[in-house]
Amino acid sequence: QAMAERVTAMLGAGAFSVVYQPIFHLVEGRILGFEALTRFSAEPARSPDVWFGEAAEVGLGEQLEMAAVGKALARLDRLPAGVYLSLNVSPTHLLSGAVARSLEGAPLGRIVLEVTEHVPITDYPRFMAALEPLRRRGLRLAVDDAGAGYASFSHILQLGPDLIKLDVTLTRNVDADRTRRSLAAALIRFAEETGSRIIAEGVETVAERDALQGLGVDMAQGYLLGRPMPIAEAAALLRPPY
Ligand code: G
Ligand code: G
Ligand code: MN
Ligand code: NA
Repeated sequence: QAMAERVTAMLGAGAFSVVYQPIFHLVEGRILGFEALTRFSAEPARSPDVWFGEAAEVGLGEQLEMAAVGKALARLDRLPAGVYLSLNVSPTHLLSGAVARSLEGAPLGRIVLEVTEHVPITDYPRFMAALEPLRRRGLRLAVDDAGAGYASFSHILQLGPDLIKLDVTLTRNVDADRTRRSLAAALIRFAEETGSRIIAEGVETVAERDALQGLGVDMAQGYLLGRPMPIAEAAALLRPPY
C-alpha cells in the first residue's frame, strides 16, 4: 500500500526529470544522438531500474514508462534535426501498443528504442510484428546491455537490431583485460557480419576508448565523452561553432 502511494507520487508533476547523455562518433568527434535517462527527484541516487521495478509491481509500470517517454520526447525540438533520441522501453510495453501510442506524431526517423532482456521476450514473431510498422517509418531498434547476460546472441539474432549497445561490463578495462576484450571482439565481429552497428557504453578512460576503437567500434557513450545532462546543456553542446 505504501509502495502504491509512493509510485503514484512518482507520476506527479516534477517527480522525475529526464537527462540526456550524448552518443559520439569517435572518429568524427561528432554527437550522433542522446540517450534519455530518467531521474527521480525524491531520491536521485536510487537507480531508475528500482523505481521502474516498483512501479511494475503495483501495476503502474506502463504508465510511468510512458510518462518518461513523453517527457523525453517533449524536448526533442531543442536538438538539431540530424540528432537522434534513444529511449529505454520494456518489451512488455511495446507488445501492449503503449509505446506506439506514445510515439504518435514523433519523427520516427530520429528515434531509437533500446530494449533489454530484463523481461525476456517469449514470442519473437509477435514482438517483431508489433515493431514492424514503426521500423517501416524509420524507427531504429537497439539491443541494450549486449554481453551482460541480459542480451544473449540468440536474442540479438532474432531481433536483427540496427544498433547493439555493448554493456558497460565489457567496456570496463577492455584495454587491460584480455577476456573482456575477446568477448567484446566477438560481439563486434558479430555486429559487422549481421549488419548492426555497435555502440560502446560506459567509456570512462582514454585507454578504454582507444582499445575499443582498435577493435572497430566507432560509436561510444560514457563519462569520458559526456555525462547525462539537462536538455539545455545538451542543446548548448550542439550550438555553433560546434
Ligand atoms: O541512468 P542510470 O545508469 O542510473 O540508469 C539505470 C538503469 O535505469 C538503466 O538500466 C537504464 O536503462 C534504466 N532507465 C533509466 N531511465 C529509464 C527510462 O526512462 N525507462 C526505462 N525503462 N529504463 C530507464
Ligand atoms: O542500462 P542502460 O544502458 O540503459 O543504462 C545506462 C546507464 O549507464 C545509465 O544509468 C547511465 O547513467 C550509466 N552510465 C553512462 N555512462 C557511464 C559511464 O561512463 N560509466 C558508468 N559506470 N555508467 C555510465
Ligand atoms: Mn540504455
Ligand atoms: Na546498457
